[in-house]
Amino acid sequence: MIDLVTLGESMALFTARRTGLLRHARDFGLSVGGAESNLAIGVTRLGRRAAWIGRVGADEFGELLRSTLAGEGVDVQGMIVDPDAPTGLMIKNRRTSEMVDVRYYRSGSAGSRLRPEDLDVSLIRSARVLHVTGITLALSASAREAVRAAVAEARDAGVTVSADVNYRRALWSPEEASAVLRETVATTDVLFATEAEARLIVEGADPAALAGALSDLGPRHVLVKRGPLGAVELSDGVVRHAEPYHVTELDPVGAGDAFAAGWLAETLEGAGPERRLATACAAGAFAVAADGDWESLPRRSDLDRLRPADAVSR
Ligand code: KDG
Repeated sequence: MIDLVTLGESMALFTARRTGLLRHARDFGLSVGGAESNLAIGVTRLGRRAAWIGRVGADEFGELLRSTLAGEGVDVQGMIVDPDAPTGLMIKNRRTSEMVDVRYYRSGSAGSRLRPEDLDVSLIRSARVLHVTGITLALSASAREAVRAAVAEARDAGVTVSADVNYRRALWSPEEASAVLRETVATTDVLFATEAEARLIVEGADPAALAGALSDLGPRHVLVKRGPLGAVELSDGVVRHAEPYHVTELDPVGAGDAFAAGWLAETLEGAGPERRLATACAAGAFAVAADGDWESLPRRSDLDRLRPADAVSR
């Protein structure tokens, strides 16, 4: 039984080993990245069954994606090999030790050709949670339709729908995103957004007000992620503030996926609101504390090893 199904694009990820201009990088590490597959790995590491649906090219990078996700225990039955387009690429480098840059080579990629016919409908309908992101909504018209179709199936079957705004300015303008995201939020039970992403959709003076305005559009649970400041959750009319954990940030990419994975895994476990929020923050902290979009995602045994940030500064 699969607990959570997600769909989107995952890419081969080249990371420059040397800090500075990319043209001088010389050596690269090779891994994979993709918000939805990061989340599926995060949920799996925390003990729940997750499946990823998406297209990859008939190439070595597609094989890398399959073996990496399967190796992490993610169900890849819904992975489709597209003979006519390559797996997308993502390049990451440090411009300075504190500044991480990301570039995509994904236009026309296999992943962006995802379409509604690709969906394993019975897999979606039998899961407990469907998780989608704004990235897939922005990839192409057919990928957007695939997200809409998946959400419609999930809602029809009573499956909880979770969405992460995950705004990527390289993929669409704030204006286009705003209209599409507003419509998505209205069909979502759980919503994850940073403050800036929330402001693409609603207005609000602070995170609690933003969460309130988002929840007025439909979601029962709204999570506003605040990075090193923690998070605010509005669930069933109750606002909760989560304190951050103390870590040294090395690579912020993937922190939001980790946060959502932590929250959803605990919800699937039946944990209470304090625990699910604490695990979300802990997973985000582990993600930023090491290089890689998902490699540092925690196992259950890691969760109690972090100290709250205020305990360190006291
Ligand atoms: O959230 C992390 C993602 O940004 C990364 O893994 C790649 O999916 C990705 C994207 O589109 O940025």
